[in-house]
Amino acid sequence: MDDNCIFCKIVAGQIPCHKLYEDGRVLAFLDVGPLSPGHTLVIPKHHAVTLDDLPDEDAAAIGAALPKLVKAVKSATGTQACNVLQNNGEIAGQVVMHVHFHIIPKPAADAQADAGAAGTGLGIGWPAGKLDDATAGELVKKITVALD
Ligand code: DGP
Repeated sequence: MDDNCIFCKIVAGQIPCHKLYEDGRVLAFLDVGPLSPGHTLVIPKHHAVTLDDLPDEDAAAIGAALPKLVKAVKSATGTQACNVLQNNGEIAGQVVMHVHFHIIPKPAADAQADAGAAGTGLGIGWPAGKLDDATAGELVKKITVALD
């Protein structure tokens, strides 16, 4: 536990939350600033700042919990779609420095009064480039070496 971490305090019961699910390694609760109704946070109980710092056992537990939470959140909110988002690092939009996955229900287009307005789910900018073979080859080499 990190004494300065708000999510560790939630895990410890020192700060209240609207709890949805708990097991030995994972806690899920409603986000206080929902992008849409049912916006859920899924966190490891173990304190790690970013995903690459998370021990395998905690990562596996999160991986097992996510599909059932996605299913339950979609069912309960009557949505057909959702975004699962995980921000790593401040520059990537991480505000709370304890690993967490967002489950953000995406209401159907006809249910969105005004896309981008509060409650309409995640708005995504997707500034796609085009992958060329030379760059791909370099990246595959570097990343596969980094995986060893
Ligand atoms: P991120 O930008 O990925 O670090 O998102 C952090 C999220 O955590 C943000 O959507 C708001 C939510 N949040 C922050 N503090 C609290 C809290 O005390 N309780 C709950 N339930 N959610 C919180």
